Amino acid sequence: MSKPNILVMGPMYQPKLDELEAAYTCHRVWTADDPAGLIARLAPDCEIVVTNGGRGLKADEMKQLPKLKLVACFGVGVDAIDLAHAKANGIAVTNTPDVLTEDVADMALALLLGTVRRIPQGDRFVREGRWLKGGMGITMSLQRKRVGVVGLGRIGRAIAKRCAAFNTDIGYFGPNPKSDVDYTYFKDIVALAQWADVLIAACPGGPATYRVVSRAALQALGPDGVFVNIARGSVVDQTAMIELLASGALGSAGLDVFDDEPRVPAELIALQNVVLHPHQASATHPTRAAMGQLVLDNLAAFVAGRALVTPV
Ligand code: 8YV
Repeated sequence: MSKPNILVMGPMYQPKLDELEAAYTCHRVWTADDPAGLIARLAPDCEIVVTNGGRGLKADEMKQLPKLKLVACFGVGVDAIDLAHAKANGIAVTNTPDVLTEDVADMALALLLGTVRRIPQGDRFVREGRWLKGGMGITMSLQRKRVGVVGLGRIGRAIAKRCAAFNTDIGYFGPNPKSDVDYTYFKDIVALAQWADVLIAACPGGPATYRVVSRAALQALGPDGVFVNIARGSVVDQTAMIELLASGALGSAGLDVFDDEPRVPAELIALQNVVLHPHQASATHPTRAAMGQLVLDNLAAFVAGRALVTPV
């Protein structure tokens, strides 16, 4: 039996991509000389697309593939995939939940501590020989602060658990209060930001959370406030965030995600009160291998006619 043709829209963890390419006839769209031509050539029989969280798959692209039955996403966030179109057309979508939760939560804390204690700034201070001329100065502390988590899903909960170990109080914002936690629920994000010293975005991207961390929320966080984002660039008003960070109306930010990645605005890069990271929260060897394995497991289930392992 011939191996199924698979369109691979963007990169995934290389050792797992190697396994994927050994098991199926894969076609790499992101390195193709003529991506549109490649898609058109495979359109008559292609049932499976593998993509990643950033690349996603638009409705127009699904329309070009009349036989499409499965979109397997290397990543938990499916905001770049047109889920409504997929659902309406009987196209299944899978993602990679759970396996990345702990590493992503670790990154939120790394960015939080790095921002509050100015660790990258200290690294630059030593490397540039400035220590020889005097000490770096005193920073804020995370101890006994109030942390507001935006989105108390799997990742938000893992972040809250870690923050509690730093003797912080936890509040959260989301569509509904959770009955199984004793953190304080805020149904208004501005009220959460007013209460909090630190705001951490951990919600999914997409239309429901577009710019949920608004200018008003960032203003409410205030001149000593810290904003951390490991969610999606779309969840924060990036223009307002940069303006408020530049004017001192917002204290500092630790950011793993941005609008229009990998392009980070020069105004943000110029600021010294931010810690910037290139969307790496899940990018550890074990987590990326587990994410890749879930893609493979979902494909194997689909090809064998079994239930998908992690359908969206
Ligand atoms: C990845 C992510 O960066 O899982 C997600 O939603 O944002 C990340 O784990 C991405 O999907 C891999 O390209």
